[in-house]
Amino acid sequence: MEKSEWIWMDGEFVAWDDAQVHVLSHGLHYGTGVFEGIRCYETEAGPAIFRHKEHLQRLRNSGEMYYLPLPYSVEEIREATHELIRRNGMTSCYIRPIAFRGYGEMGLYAKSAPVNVVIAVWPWGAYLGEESKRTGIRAKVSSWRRISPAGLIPHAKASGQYLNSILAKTESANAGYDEAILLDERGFVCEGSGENIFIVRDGELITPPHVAAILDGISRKSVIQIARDLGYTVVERDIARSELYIAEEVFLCGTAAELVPVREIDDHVIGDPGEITRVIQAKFEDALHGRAPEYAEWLDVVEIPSKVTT
Ligand code: PPE
Repeated sequence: MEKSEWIWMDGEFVAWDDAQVHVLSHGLHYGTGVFEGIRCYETEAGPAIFRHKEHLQRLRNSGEMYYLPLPYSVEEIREATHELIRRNGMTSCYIRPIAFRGYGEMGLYAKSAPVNVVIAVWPWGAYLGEESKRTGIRAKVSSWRRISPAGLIPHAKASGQYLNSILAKTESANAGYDEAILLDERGFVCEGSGENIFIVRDGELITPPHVAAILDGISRKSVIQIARDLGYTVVERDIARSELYIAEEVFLCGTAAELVPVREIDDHVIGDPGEITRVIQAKFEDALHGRAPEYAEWLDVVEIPSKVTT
């Protein structure tokens, strides 16, 4: 990975190579952490963080769900992130805040172990490849089912839960595919290993409802709004596996991946990115990069003090 200079750790700015934790940190052993993936884009108004407060609110909510009370407010984490981007001199970057149970007590009920908060920023290119955003990817339905709400909390973005995504991603990559699509325990379509999914049938967009066993993605929510504003119908309902194979269009969306068309699933050809995918992708990209005035409120602009010239 590409380094930046500074990492924010519990209120201090620490040099990248010195940002270390103890090997007996609770989160390392039990996966007790919650995190976010956020992107900052270079825009005409300066570096701008996409839907920053919503991501930080989700971080707080994930923490609440797993009994990890964040020792900082959303506003404190927001301001720390702005300062971190300024100090690192970044114009665009990926932002990874994480809150985890740290060092001090082992065992499952380790209330005295502190909750540490770290924010890192670094340059991270298109998750599934820049080319894939134009041409589309090949996906495989995973033999691993998405975690069930019967045992974990699909709506939380929690560290330990990503073992499920890693099993699915590894299986699909080892089989030569770009991405995995996970079904829920009933056999309905959930999402990619790190992205939400949309299909197009009869010209309508369909995506699993936000109460499904999915991460209720912020890109997903943005895509739904963009699609409706463009006049498309968006239906939130269960999707059968077989619908993937006969859909007119399929795409995935997430912070790291952005919006990526799917051209093939389980060796069924869906084809080149279709018109609806391309129209929504273009508007979504405009919104991310600050080129869509109607979505300007989604951007949290980082103030960069202008250099004093004499
Ligand atoms: N589902 C999952 C399981 C998921 O991890 C993500 C984000 C999404 C849906 C899309 O959510 P949103 O980013 O709010 O639109 N995945 C993050 C982590 C990826 C990683 O490998 O790390 C991301 O995209 O940043």
